[in-house]
Amino acid sequence: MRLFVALDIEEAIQQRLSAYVCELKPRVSGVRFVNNANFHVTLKFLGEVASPEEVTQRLRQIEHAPVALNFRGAGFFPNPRAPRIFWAGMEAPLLADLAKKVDTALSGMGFAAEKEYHPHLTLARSGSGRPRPYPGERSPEGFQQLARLVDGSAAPEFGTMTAHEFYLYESRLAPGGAIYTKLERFALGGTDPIR
Ligand code: 2AM
Repeated sequence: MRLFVALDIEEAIQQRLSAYVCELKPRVSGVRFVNNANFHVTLKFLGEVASPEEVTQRLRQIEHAPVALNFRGAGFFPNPRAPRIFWAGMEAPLLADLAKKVDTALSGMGFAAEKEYHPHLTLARSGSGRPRPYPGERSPEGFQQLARLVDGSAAPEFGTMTAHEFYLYESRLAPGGAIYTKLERFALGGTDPIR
């Protein structure tokens, strides 16, 4: 099965993100926006996994404090001149640390180690949807329009939350967009989030 590790978003933030997307949607064409129900913050993408049990067992060993997140700003990967992924940004100093622990817990299982963690929440994708383009894959006109709109407006504020858990998700590819299912929950310990 195709797996990834991610944080879930609180309802209030999900609603603000979806209101922001709803304002942009009618003003651009040909952009594949992510279904609201699919909003998440990826910690690590695993791809096809033969032994999900071992992944679960290893992720259970992780000890980490709850993670405070302040969702603000929006931008593009790889950059606003050749945009392919449209994302909402976040300030979350502890998130890279948690992503590193996930990476370390799963090391030796054959997953590519993350070179650098860029925390983001994907709002829209173009083309293959892969973080890196296929050779020759171009940024579509709709995405260029979107980049002009976003660059010309104030950074949006989506609110703050504290993540007390993270999840192992399954992603099933479907014609109408990927279907994500939570397989396992992992608690983030301690009483107070470290900011
Ligand atoms: P994203 O976080 O930038 O949206 C499930 O597919 C999640 O894993 C997506 O949220 C996606 O990126 C992330 N991901 C990272 N690398 C990926 C890859 N090579 N293929 C598909 N998804 C990937």
